[in-house]
Amino acid sequence: MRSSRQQMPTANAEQVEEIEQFDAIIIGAGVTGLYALYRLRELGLSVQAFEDGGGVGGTWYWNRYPGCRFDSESYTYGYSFSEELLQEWDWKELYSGQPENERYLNYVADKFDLRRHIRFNSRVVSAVFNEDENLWQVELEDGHRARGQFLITAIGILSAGYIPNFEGLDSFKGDWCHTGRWPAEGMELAGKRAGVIGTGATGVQLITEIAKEVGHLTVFQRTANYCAPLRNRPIDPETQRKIKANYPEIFKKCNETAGSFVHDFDRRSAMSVSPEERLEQYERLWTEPGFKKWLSNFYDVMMPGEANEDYAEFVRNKIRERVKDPVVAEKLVPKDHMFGSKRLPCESGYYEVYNQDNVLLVDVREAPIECITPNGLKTTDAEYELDVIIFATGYDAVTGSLNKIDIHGVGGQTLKDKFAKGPRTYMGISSAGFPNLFTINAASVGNFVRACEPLVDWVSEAVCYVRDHGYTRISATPEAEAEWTAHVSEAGAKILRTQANSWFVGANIPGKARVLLTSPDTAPVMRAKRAEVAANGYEGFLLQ
Ligand code: N01
Repeated sequence: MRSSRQQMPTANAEQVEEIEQFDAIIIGAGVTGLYALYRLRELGLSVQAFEDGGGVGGTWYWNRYPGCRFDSESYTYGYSFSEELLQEWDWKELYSGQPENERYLNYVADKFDLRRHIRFNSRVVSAVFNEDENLWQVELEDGHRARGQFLITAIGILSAGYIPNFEGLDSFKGDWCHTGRWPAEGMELAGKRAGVIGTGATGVQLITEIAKEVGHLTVFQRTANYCAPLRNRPIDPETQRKIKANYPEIFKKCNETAGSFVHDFDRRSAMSVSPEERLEQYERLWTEPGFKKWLSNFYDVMMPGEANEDYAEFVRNKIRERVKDPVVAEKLVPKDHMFGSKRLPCESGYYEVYNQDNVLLVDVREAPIECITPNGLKTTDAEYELDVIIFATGYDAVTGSLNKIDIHGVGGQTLKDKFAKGPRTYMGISSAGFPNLFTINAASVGNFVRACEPLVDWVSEAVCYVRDHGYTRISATPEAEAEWTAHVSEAGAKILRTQANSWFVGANIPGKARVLLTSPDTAPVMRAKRAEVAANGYEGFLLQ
């Protein structure tokens, strides 16, 4: 199908602006956007993607900070839609780093000739639904406009970077940046006095790497994290051969697990076996790479309760063993949240960093940050002189990136207002009063590509259903949306992810409503639910 151009009168009656019109507009050319573009184009739709960055990759384009890499096994992260792609691409490491991940996504864009449908350096600032024509009109920062029947926000869960509102940042004489906007040319760190604020998964990766080159490093930690060894290694040719021969089984396994990872829980309760057997399993898994120690453990380790605390204490002791100074070690031991209530940061020598003479750990819960000064950072206790400040302070998750776009639905209502107390959607995908808008960034968690592929497939099929059945609009019914929102709240209250103050529930952003921002259900449950909805003629959706 071809795109078309419409002549639209502008404020100046003399001028006529041509606005290109597409079947679908996708915002974002990261992992999800690229696949949505490929899939919809293959289905015969005219598609245009707008991407804020200068290249493809989304998360893997922006997060160029040292140490950035997968925590999912590389070979479980790639797209599964093309056998040829699977066989052509060699993942070089078990947990591949950002440069390689970005190269992979560029390879995909080139192989499937996706680039010609993407306009780069194009930030979408607004999207307005035209009720008479059933079209979304998007406007970019540079004034460019485009129209599309369907609008897909593939803008990521964690893409709106959060920098706390510290007084004095403008006065700082050194360099600073947020990890999610790490300059492509890098930061000058060698020999410098660097300060890092934040010790989440990003901070843990970054700190471990830059500690190797900075002159002095001060880490400002508010909450200690449970971190586990990543145990990354190169993929040897024999393993590569086995991986390529086993992709169907690998993806089948991923599809069966809660978070679409290749690891599955031990069906036994930790408390049902002897203390010796329990410890043997903990120790054995600890020597394994990646999330195995988290997601292949006794099932009740991932539930609030005795087993969770038992394993948490095991991990705390692992931290204590690695840090020489017991006072510093105790600061690094998490005591205020349950193991697994945040995504487990995987590390490659993080704790040993604190044994270096040139590294200082500052507990900013004991002495909060007061302000940034021209020469560094001041807590209630002391001033720290710094040449560089790095904000590893996370993201305004899910709704943050949506709120950056002024989205107006039926009757002019804005999505920002509607989501002020948390997302109100059906299955994370669609919101009543916002026809033909698919907020797919609000619907996938876990092993990202495994989760986003089936989601994009579902959305693409829904789009075809609307068109093939002579409808012009699809959106959640208010009833289905209310029921889903209540379900997220009720079922969410019982799971580990809502128990800590993290981005999962918006608790990391001052003033943000505390609501689970993603689905409380497992990936297989969500896929089954979506399939049932489609099989029942898109039950819970209003088709017009
Ligand atoms: O962000 P975070 P992240 N004063 O929100 C601190 C994924 N990821 O970018 O915990 C002082 O987890 C904050 O402190 P506290 C992964 O899903 C994946 O690290 O709020 N400190 C915390 O320490 C992850 O969950 C990979 O008390 C302040 C840190 O900043 C998600 O991204 C790698 C502060 C923010 O941690 C987000 O991780 C990296 C303040 N005012 C990330 N405000 C992979 O391996 C915030 N902090 C694939």
